[in-house]
Amino acid sequence: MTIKEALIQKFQTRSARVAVLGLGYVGLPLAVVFGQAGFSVTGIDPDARKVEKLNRGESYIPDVSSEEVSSLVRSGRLRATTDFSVLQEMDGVSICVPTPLRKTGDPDLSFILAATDELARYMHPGIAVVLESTTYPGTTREILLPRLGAAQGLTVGVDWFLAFSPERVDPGRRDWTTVNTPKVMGGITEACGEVAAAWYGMAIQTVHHVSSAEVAEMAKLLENTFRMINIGLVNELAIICERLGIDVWEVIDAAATKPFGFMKFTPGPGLGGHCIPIDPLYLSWRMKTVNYKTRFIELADEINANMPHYVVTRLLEAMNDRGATLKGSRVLVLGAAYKPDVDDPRESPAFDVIGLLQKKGAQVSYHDPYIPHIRHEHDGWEMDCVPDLIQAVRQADAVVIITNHSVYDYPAIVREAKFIFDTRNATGPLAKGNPKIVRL
Ligand code: SAJ
Repeated sequence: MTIKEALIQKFQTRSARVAVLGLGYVGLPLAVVFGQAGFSVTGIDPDARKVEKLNRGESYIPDVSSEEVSSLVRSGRLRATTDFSVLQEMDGVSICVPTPLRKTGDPDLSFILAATDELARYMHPGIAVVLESTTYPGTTREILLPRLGAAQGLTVGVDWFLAFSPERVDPGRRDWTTVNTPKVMGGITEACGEVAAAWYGMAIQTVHHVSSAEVAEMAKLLENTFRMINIGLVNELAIICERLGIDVWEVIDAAATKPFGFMKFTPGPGLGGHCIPIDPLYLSWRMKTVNYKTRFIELADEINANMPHYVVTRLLEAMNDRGATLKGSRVLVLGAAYKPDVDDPRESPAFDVIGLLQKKGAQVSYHDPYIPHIRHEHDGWEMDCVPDLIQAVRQADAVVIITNHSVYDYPAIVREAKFIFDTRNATGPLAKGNPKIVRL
């Protein structure tokens, strides 16, 4: 029996010991899914607090319940550690570490490199390695393969197996989860893909096996670049419609009645989150290294990045139309999260809008039911969520809706506000014919 056959058999009999490196919003749900599928799972994370919580049977990720964690910990199927040396006993390891952008806008592969260098110390024959972190095409082959394969002179596709499988976790989503969302899997070699697909296929309902790691890496970038560019399109459409005096929200709703060949996106104050504004820039960065300008991505990025400025300009104009000035006025920003009904403020356009309003001399406060405090990493300012929403709405000269959380009582906000600038059409029908509401 070859090493490949023996490893596939271990995965298919669920006797394989697997590890998940990086226990965040991707890694922890994956570790739980492997445990629930019957594998013995070791979660590895340098953050001792996460490790201690998990070993106490507590979850720190909203999409994973503490009951799920404690049940797996009690049954011995899941344990967590900060000790990377456990990797020497593992048959499979999934790497789920962050891939942010540097301040320069270039990819930050430091987390992937750190994880890879740790794993390289414990490489052995008969291990399957799957990278899940979103990155540019070629990362698995160019970065992981040489660092891991060089260890102990192992031959990839024979002694050990390396693949890429993009994460498709959408925090907060209940309908599509780690188990039932189809998973793309592409190996460095055909054998790598087979072994990794055999492993993941024991825990995830649908594994779509593609011919290479590069196809899998690129598929993920297509998914999120598609979103970023279409959001850029509707953001520009909002600017165009405003110039033409046409209601962009009505236009989009009308177009969305087309049952085929159209997908609805809506304009907003900018692009937030740790995926959509970032992933496409990994592709444009990679293409720069081969002297190719990804014009669509760069244009969409430019339009999306300008939306906070556009929002503040429109607010200035709207207040001017009311004989008011932004300077010295009290502006309440509603919603700091990067999208509705989540507690994640990463890359949220709210930060850009607040910074711009402050530069215009406005007295800015914010409310977000999920985020009690915000701090601007770069500019250093910070503020607490206002304690009383309705009182803050009443006192504000202008309310700017940045994130349209479902929990907001929009009729009450409209009733109590002097003036509302609604960047999300959160007020919807309440805005029709209402002089105190202006929409993007
Ligand atoms: N946004 C708009 N208009 C839209 C859609 C989004 O302005 O029509 C803004 C949001 O407000 C947010 C940003 O874009 O600031 C990103 O929103 P998103 O809906 O794309 O949500 P994300 O960033 O959580 O994207 C994730 C992605 N999931 C993964 O990468 C695994 C994405 O692929 C999913 O399609 C998306 O969730 C989803 O559908 O919810």
